[in-house]
Amino acid sequence: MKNRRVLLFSTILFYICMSSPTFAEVLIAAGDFEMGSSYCEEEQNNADWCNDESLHKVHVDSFYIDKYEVTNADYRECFVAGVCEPEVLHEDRAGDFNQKDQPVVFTTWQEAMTYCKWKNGRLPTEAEWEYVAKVEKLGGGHWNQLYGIGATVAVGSFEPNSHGLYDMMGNVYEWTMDWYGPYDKAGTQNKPSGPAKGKNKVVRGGSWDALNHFLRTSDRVAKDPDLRYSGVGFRCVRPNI
Ligand SMILES: [Ca+2]
Repeated sequence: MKNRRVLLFSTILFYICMSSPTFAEVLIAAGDFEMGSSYCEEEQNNADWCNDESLHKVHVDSFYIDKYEVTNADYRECFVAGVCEPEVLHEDRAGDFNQKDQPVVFTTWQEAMTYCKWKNGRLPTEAEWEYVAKVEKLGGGHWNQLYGIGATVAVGSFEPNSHGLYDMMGNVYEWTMDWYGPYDKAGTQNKPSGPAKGKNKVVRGGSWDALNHFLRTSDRVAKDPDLRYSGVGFRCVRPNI
């Protein structure tokens, strides 16, 4: 009888865990890696758009990261809880971006941070984001769609990367913690978090309307944190403490 009760309790707990978005996360081990890329020097003759990716060594601590980009359904939960602002709809083509399984877009950087704090986390640093993206199997992606016609797709529509993370490449760019600026390359950077201040925040990973050369794990794009973009969403991280 006791065993049966334990089994029942375990089964219920399993389903609660599986159905809770909080558990759709992956534990990442601490480690060192080479951040940046020599792509510009080698392939693009020092083109302006990619000469900010100087190679340098970085250490990051262990952390948890969301498996998926935050969806409209996830964001709505935060709104219903009275924490997040109402959804902001696309001015012209609302229907194309507002399915529950599509990544939430049109959130400002601060709104993204508010959501992550509500989930006991924060946005990833640029280093954390690149560390989990730069793996052997990059995973599938959604990109290169025409701006006037294309849109996001449901999160998790393609193969995940080596960590089991979906849509690190494409679908939506993802807000990071860091202000945009040149990398500090001296020695091994320990848990770098970017410049102390700046004008724009960095987004990573390319979006549904990005061209091929923006779908690179080292590519950096600067976006105004106060603006809303149809190609920018986010995912959250939580410290492993
Ligand atoms: Ca993405």
